[in-house]
Amino acid sequence: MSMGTASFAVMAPVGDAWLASWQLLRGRPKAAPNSCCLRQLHRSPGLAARGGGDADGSIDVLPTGAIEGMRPGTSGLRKKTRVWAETDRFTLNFAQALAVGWSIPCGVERVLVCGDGREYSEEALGILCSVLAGNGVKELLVAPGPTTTPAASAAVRRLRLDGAVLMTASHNPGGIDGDFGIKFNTGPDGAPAREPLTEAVYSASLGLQELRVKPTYQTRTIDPDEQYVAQLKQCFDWAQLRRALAGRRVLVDAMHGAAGPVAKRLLCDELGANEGDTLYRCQPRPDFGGAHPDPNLKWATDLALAAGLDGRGQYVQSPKIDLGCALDGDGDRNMIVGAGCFVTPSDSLAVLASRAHKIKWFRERGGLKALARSMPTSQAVDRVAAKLGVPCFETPTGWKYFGNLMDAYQPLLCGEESFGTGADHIREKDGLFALLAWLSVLDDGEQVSDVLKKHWLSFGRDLYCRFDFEGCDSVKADRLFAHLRLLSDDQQQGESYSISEFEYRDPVDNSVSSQQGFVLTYPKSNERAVFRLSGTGSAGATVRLYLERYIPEPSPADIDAVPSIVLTDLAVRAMQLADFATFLGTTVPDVVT
Ligand code: VG1
Ligand code: CO
Repeated sequence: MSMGTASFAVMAPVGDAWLASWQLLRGRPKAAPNSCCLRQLHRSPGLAARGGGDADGSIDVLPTGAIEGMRPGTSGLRKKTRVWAETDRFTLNFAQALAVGWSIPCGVERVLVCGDGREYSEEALGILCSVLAGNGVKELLVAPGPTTTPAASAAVRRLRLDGAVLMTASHNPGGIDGDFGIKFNTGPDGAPAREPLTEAVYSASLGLQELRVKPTYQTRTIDPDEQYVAQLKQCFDWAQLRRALAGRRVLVDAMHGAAGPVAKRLLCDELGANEGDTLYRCQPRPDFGGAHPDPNLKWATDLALAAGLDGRGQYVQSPKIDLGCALDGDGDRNMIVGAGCFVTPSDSLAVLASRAHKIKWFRERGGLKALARSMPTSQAVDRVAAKLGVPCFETPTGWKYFGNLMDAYQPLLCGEESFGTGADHIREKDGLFALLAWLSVLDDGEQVSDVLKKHWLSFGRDLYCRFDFEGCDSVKADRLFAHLRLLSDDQQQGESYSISEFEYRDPVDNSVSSQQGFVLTYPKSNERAVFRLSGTGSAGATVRLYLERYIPEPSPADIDAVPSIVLTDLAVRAMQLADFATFLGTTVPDVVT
């Protein structure tokens, strides 16, 4: 299984006419909010529509052939922008596969099409709208500008839409040499598509023979941010937030992604923060200013430095802010830093869980009903769940697995180690929700570092970090996982470790997701290492190694420890057991978070 491989091949012959039409399409003017005309595209010489057409003749049915490589990964389909833009019919085919897999003629009538504003979005918007309209979508809703994934989820839920198509590759870099992607969410829940739907889209992509394209279609502009802000007003006490903001130096780094404008609307227009002091990289740019819009210590270095930290989270200078938050390209991830301290996403989840009574959304609905985390996320939140006496679910990686739990256990707080935090107010992770949650749980004058220390002293500390090995050869990475499978099958009694492959049975619908990574545990030393293959890459394979050690009663040295440094010995043991040196040819990670 190597979902990150950028392999695609045209499986059926195509006519030259597509190339000509493609060129025309690339020069198409920006999609207007009212009427977008693509008729000229389909009237280009040499391009013959094959039969069909709707009653008034406005739908063209055009021949196509399958294109490989369209299986969505952890969250949507991500490819190099050039693949979408330059492979003959790639975006058209994927749009058609989406329509077929989603069974759009059967009740998917109102769909929001929006995205984080990355390069190629305008072209993709035109293609998606014309194909969705050609397949029976009756009302196409578009946003006035770049839109975050959480705002799209809020809009689908509040307006009871039938779904959303999001043009984003999330935290992946953008630009013509970066990545483009498409995620899709169901309605009226606003949740990321679950596996049966993504698989249906994939198999549709392999059987495609025709495209149904409506060259002229109508769109209506709605403002998803308005729905999102209204949703957040139900979650938080605005007066409490105003007070918390007034007494602190807060900095938001939107990394030139979609969250900038709505961060301004929330923090400055609604809550009175000063724009100049609070907003950093808050103007969306199609290439994210050339930066990698992934909120971690490696890529949000300016924010880290403002908090006094270097790329490993070590203290290097006196902090200029009390609370900082970086957000990814589509605004669903968050990195929280305090003055002189970095909060791992796993700790962030645990702290918010332990202080959930300070957050209106949880307090006014009778307190947390359950907690949930993805499997590689540290077990810090489990300890809070045990204390609160609520269940804590362990799901596979990917937000789509939280949806059923959110419907069954309300209110629910959940998170992933990959800088994802959220609740059942929407069905996506929500970067700005995390920031407002942190503002809500801090007492007057309390620093983030004090909160962490208090938390660790009462619950123990889960030292945690993640190593990423990027750009690995997919075949070699697959061999490494085959080796881990052998190890898990051949375990001997009495070994100091145990290794098992993670499988999840959804407690609500009983669906089973298997092959979700390997868990290596050393019970005597309270240690755990997890091995996974990434499903969001656009080239080669990325191997992730997650490391964790629980210290029940941390000493002052444990409180000050930098996890990526003190977990080195565990990393070495895990890499030796899995034989990284042989299979990957390296034991040096590209990114440590
Ligand atoms: C990564 C993260 C996962 C997250 C996913 C989508 O997936 O590990 O926790 O849900 O990205 O996040 P993977 O398969 O590469 O490990 V986003 O903000 O890029 O939609
Ligand atoms: Co994202």
